[in-house]
Amino acid sequence: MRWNVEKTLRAGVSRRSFLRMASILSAFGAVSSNVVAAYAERFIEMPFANGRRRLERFPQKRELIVLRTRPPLLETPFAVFDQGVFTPNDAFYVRWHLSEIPTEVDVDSFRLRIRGNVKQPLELTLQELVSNFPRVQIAAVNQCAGNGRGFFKPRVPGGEWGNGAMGNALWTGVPLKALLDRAGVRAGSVAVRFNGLDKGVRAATPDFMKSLSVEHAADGEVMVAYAMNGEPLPMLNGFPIRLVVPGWYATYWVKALNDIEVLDHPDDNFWMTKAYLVPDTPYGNVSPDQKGVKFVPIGPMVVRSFITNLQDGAKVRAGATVKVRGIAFGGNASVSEVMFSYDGGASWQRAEMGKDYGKYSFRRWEARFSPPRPGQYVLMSRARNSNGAVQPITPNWNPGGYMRAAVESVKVIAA
Ligand SMILES: Nc1nc2c(c(=O)[nH]1)N[C@H]1C(S)=C(S)[C@@H](COP(=O)(O)O)O[C@H]1N2
Ligand SMILES: [Mo]
Repeated sequence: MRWNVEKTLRAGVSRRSFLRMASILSAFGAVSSNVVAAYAERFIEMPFANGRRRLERFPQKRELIVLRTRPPLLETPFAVFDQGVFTPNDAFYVRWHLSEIPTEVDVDSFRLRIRGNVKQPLELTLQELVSNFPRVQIAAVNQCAGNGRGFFKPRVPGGEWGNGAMGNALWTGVPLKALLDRAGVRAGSVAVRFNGLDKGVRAATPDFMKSLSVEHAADGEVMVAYAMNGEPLPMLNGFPIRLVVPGWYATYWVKALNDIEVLDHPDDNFWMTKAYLVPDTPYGNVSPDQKGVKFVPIGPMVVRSFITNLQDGAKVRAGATVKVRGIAFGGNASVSEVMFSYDGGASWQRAEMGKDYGKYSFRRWEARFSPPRPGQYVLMSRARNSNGAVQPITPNWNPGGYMRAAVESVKVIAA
């Protein structure tokens, strides 16, 4: 047994809490449930230097790409994104910072506290959260700020993700605004801070906490989610509840959320002032030797798109029609168009858009081309969002390897 979370989960402890949660949710018509777990071992090669990674099954997960096991950093194999607009829970990537992550949660004694600069502090059971507050659903992309870091040139320290540190899910939960209104935010409040059940091994390790401005927290879109794609959240994705901050990087989507504190001062905790900072420039872009850069906490996501049905080196038939499929998301706005190129960006055609699940969701797209003669073709997609932002042709760069913004390409061979 390599480490405790696996042991605990395999022993079925959390499976019981998970099933209890499933029964609370289904009693209130919130979800249906169905869970599995098993094990194997294989490897995958990521498309950059030192890219060999183990594939492994963790509890409630299918085989994912292992970047680290304690705490787990697990990447979604890219082929999953070709299979549907929503990322299945068992394929959803996993990222934790601190080693002591929750491996079991007693669903009956669990409480969500809402405290601080409020008129009426609350301690809510999961049952109360599910049955006493409005229920909303939103399709939204959860993307790690460091997604695609492995592609940064020059390379930067940090988890060397490919592009699979993202996923799209249908989230169900309570608008955070409804909880804040029930507690009564006092005048003079400036920030709302979120904390979860995880912690460091050493007491000196700063607890993982993130904050949003009071206005953002109460915008009606930020949600405390208790279901993901119609099921309880997997333990590794924040069971039993997590914050969902549509359009913003996942660092704010605090998992295993059990404490919400309204502050009358800006949050100066480590994770807001020292970590997840980006240059205060468009796309957080700077040159590697740039001096005197001002850094600010990362915020909204940027527009991205990907080809999902063809990988580098794929063979296609010269003269025949090749179907190209992919996904796009607008960051903090909807996708307004996707352009496709098969000649390395020399010419572009408009892709056909798939069903719209809302502005924060993945959106599928499709295009066709006929390679006129044998040889290599560089395929690219380029999305625009409703704010008018377009994926930059030249990739951005910053020392944290955050908010990758670039037209991605796939090289195929026609024969
Ligand atoms: N409690 C807690 N929540 C957390 C984190 C964490 O370390 N602890 N990491 C954040 C970061 S940086 C990311 S990228 C997302 C990952 O979400 P996922 O594991 O569900 O994919 O969780 C966020 N929420
Ligand atoms: Mo992240």
